[in-house]
Amino acid sequence: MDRTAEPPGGTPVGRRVVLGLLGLGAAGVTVGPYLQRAQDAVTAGDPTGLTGLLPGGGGFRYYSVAASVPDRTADTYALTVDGLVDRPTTHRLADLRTMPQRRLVRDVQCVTGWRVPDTPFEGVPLAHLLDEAGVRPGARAVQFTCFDGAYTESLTLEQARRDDVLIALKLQDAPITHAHGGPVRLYVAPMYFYKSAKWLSGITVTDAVRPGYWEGNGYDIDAWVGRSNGRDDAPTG
Ligand SMILES: Nc1nc2c(c(=O)[nH]1)N[C@H]1C(S)=C(S)[C@@H](COP(=O)(O)O)O[C@H]1N2
Ligand SMILES: [Mo]
Repeated sequence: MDRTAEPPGGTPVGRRVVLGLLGLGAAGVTVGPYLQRAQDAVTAGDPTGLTGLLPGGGGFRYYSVAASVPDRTADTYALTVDGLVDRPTTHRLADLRTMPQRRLVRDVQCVTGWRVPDTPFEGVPLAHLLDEAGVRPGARAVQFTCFDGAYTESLTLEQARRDDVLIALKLQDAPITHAHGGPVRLYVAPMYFYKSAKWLSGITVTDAVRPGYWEGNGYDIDAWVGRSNGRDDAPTG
């Protein structure tokens, strides 16, 4: 496939439709996130999530749609790859660490507006895991599940094979913390940050896209930064 292909242009939709989607999306965001960590508990009454700044996070905000999320360590973490593959596999954290790693430095961009510039992520290209598992003919998409028991995400197979989509083990050159979705999260560099599922536990190859958690609340499935979610006219920054 052509990994240099440009993302498709924004779907032409009328202004009223765009505003409607944004309104629906904003409502989803305000009721969705819960602040889990003790140090953030004082802000838990704030439904905007805007005061959920992570300590030392350089501008990151903490998001979780689950009220609590278990810890997973090198001893207890597992990532399953299944669905339309020849070799369903379970990877431990140690396995993932021995695989080829790629480091990317891009801006993190949440669809609600906040942004963290020049953020290093590092991990195993998703394409590597897909190739190891052997994607079967007829496969069209990938579904991601999380050990928070609630969040899901999706990509087309073509998107999933891009070289800027990682199974991330490091953020800012350190192991990903629990608050940021560690020990392993998805990192979809060219898309809004909701695509980057935290606490990743499952990769299922499917015959069609299964819309993810926020996508059921009006957000775009193809979430290209600056070219989706009614923001096609907005500056990418
Ligand atoms: N499992 C899970 N992944 C998730 C989310 C979530 O609520 N649960 N929120 C998404 C959204 S909207 C954003 S902006 C980022 C936030 O990542 P952070 O908490 O590391 O800043 O995670 C994304 N991945
Ligand atoms: Mo977000």
